[in-house]
Amino acid sequence: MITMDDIVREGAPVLREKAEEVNLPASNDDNETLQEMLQFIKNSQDDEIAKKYNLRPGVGLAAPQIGISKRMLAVHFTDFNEKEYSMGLFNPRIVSHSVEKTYLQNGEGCLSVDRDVPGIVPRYARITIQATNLDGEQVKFRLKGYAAIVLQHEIDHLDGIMFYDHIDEQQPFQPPENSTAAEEM
Ligand code: SB7
Ligand code: NI
Repeated sequence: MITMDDIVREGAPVLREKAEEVNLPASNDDNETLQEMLQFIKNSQDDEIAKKYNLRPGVGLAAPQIGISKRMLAVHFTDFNEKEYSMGLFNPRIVSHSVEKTYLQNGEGCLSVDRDVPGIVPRYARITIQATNLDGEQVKFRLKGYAAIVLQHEIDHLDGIMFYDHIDEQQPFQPPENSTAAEEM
């Protein structure tokens, strides 16, 4: 079982590396790792389990955050419209995105960052993702708002990018051009 002890923190080189593509079909090892990542996210949102194991709640996790430099991520959350997103993805790719941007009013956090970094993190308002899921199927879907933000945060981890890299140092709370704030859940 993955716990906070497995979560790699800021400063670790693996968080700054470009992760390797996963060879598909995924090996049993890679499949199990991704399933465990998804389970960790679910556990972190279960009050009882989270309390027992001291898990910080999270909506997503990318493999580099457990020290594995491979292109896989897991997300588990419900958006503002009560739509549920729960999946593990191999080699996710943003194949197209809007010009319009969005952001969370209260900024973002990260399980690998043990401090508050205030400021707006500009994200594309809409993205289309292509990936392979845990069942080995190729999937392609369009996301907007909160869901689009979470997936961009996770895909960034696969490219060694941290959320605060996107914050404007001069004007951290200046909304980007052509943007609308996203509704939080
Ligand atoms: C706020 C939090 C997250 C994504 C977008 C906005 C995810 C937090 C958990 N993670 O560190 C996952 O990488
Ligand atoms: Ni993160």
